[in-house]
Amino acid sequence: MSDTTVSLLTPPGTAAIAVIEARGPLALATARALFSKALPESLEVGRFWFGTLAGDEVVLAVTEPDAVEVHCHGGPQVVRAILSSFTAAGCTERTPRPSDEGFELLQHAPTLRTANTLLDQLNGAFAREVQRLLALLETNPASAVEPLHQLADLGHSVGRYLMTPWRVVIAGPPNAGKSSLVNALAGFQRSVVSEVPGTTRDAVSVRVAFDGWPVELIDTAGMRDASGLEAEGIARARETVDSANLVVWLLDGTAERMEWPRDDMKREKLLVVVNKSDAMLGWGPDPNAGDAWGLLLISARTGDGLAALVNEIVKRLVSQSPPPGGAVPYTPRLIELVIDASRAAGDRKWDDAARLLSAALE
Ligand SMILES: Nc1nc2c(ncn2[C@@H]2O[C@H](COP(=O)(O)OP(=O)(O)OP(=O)(O)O)[C@@H](O)[C@H]2O)c(=O)[nH]1
Ligand SMILES: [Mg+2]
Repeated sequence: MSDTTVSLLTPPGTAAIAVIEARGPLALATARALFSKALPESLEVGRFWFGTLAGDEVVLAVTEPDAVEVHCHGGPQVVRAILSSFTAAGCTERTPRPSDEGFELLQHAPTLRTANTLLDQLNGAFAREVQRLLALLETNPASAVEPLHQLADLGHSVGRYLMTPWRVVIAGPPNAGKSSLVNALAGFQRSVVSEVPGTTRDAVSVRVAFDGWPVELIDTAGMRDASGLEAEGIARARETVDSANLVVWLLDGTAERMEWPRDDMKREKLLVVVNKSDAMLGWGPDPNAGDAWGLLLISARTGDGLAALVNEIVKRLVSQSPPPGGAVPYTPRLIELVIDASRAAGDRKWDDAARLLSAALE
């Protein structure tokens, strides 16, 4: 293998331009041989030239005494042709971390907060924690159980959602203001709002960031007995509820009768909220008496109580969040390995736990 490497510095995929770097003892000589124009004998750092290389119009720049950059067009074929011309001339191709799953994930992170959390892991937070746990398993295995359990919890509660948003379903009786609430939370008009109960027939979803965490808000058809077209929407709403991480059950504060969620709805997944606090009649909790009933009072119309609602949703979804720079298992494979290792350690199967954790470092 040659000590001179060639690598793609820009992200893989189609782009307007790409940057390829050759680095090592033969980098400058190879670039000189491949470039269409005759270059001066001494190649100063900071100089660049326009010309062609492997058939593409490029800018060739000397960036260090032993490194050059080729700024070329960004189509994958062009990039491949240039990389190949360097490897044919004896350079070794080494695009940084091309197979690193985390690097891939980072490019698609839905929010800044998830990107930061992933970046911490790419900077070694996860690997360092796993190494620390492996050392504990050697020296004092019982002391590894608790931190291993915590790491597994973080995978379960946060790691899983670094790419896939939490699903929050807004459900409740017709006309409670579900679509208005989704619109208010999303900050724009996404769902059809109307005074006619039964307006929303299908689940409509919108992606938002709550406290930096990715959340998919799903508006559903009002739930009550109905027939025909509307019943179809209601059936779908039930399915959507079943797959949710959290269900915000919205009540209409101005209605005569409260339509409470069905008893079979899982309580830990349920957040009951009363809407239209701006227009409440005599019903139920006095808006001035706060949450005497333990219910959140909001107004999708005026925005009252929405900040508190968002706080509560985040609290319920993200049961624990990693400290800055903290370790999080960040891919499905790593999450599974850590959960299995945690289980093995719980059963005092130290060797199994160590084997599973070691696999997470590969
Ligand atoms: N006063 C008041 N009216 C509201 C509030 N939120 C929604 N509404 C009104 O309530 C009516 C129903 O709102 P929607 O958002 O369509 O209700 P929904 O729950 O989506 O209704 P369906 O899709 O039919 O089940 C509309 O006239 C809204 O303007 C609120 O906070 N205060
Ligand atoms: Mg609606």
